[in-house]
Amino acid sequence: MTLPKARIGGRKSRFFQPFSAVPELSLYLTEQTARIDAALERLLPSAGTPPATLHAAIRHSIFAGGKRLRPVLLLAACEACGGDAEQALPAACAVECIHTYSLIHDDLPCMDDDDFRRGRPTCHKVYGEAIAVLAGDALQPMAFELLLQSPAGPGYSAAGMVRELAVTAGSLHLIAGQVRDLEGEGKKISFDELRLVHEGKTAALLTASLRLGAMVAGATPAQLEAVTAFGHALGLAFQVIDDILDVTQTSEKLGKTAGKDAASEKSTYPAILGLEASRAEASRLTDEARAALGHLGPASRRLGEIAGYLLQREF
Ligand code: GRG
Repeated sequence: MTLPKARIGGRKSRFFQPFSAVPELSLYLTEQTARIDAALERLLPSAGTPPATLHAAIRHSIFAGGKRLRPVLLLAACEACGGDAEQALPAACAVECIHTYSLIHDDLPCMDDDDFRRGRPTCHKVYGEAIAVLAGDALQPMAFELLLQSPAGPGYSAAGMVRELAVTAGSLHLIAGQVRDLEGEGKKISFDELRLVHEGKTAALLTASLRLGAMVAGATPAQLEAVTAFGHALGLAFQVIDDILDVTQTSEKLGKTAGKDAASEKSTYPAILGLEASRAEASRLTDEARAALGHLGPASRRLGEIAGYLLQREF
């Protein structure tokens, strides 16, 4: 894949292609991603911090132009539950660190073996495999260090928040999803098995991000339950859309190699259901996510708008 030079060198988070349906949402998302980028810039070790290669590799991947979806959701959930998003910023950076580590490791030759991610060469392509493994390793404890800089709201504890992220990133969720995905390559897996892959790889971290935002806000049990249901449905919708985009979009647009799922004989929603039924499923899951917000009231408007936006995204 040859990517345009501007994209390869680009550092700006690119979540937010203009979204004419809700221009005010575009502005909100642009502001939130800039806020998260600034917090990451402030909270992560500088590129020159020894060992400089390691920190440069971490920054190469963190500032490669990801959409910042998980931290944006964390901040929006905090606000939806009546909290102060400023206090949730370190937690938002923490979930982005876990997400970025998972991408760095997923791109390694022993896993998905990808040369491009977020529109630039993958970490191991620039820094070599050993440093890429170590950059991913370092991002994990860094995430917990950052998480501890966000206060737990009334009714919650720092230990509970650490547990939330640890369980999500561990062998029962994120890594379970990756193992199921690897073991499913070249095989026909059932719809239910595919859902388990998506719950682990995608929905778990999206849901934990929302729950951590709610915890900083000191959410009521009903509010926590609402963001959890929203996250689960949104996470599945996001992955169905991701699978569709892998088939319908170019590598240039996606910033990663398109058509990878079919090439590695992965079971995906389009492969199992076809494109049209996959679009319908993404739409159904988005409706389910929005319905879960009913319990949160008007403060959750942004979360609902983001769900609608994701359904229409092109990368
Ligand atoms: C523990 C190695 C390891 C992997 C865990 C997260 C994961 C499983 C693998 C990464 C690859 C992948 C396709 C995961 C599914 C979730 C997903 C669609 C990730 C991409 O998220 P975006 O689109 O990425 O939010 P950006 O780059 O915009 O942040």
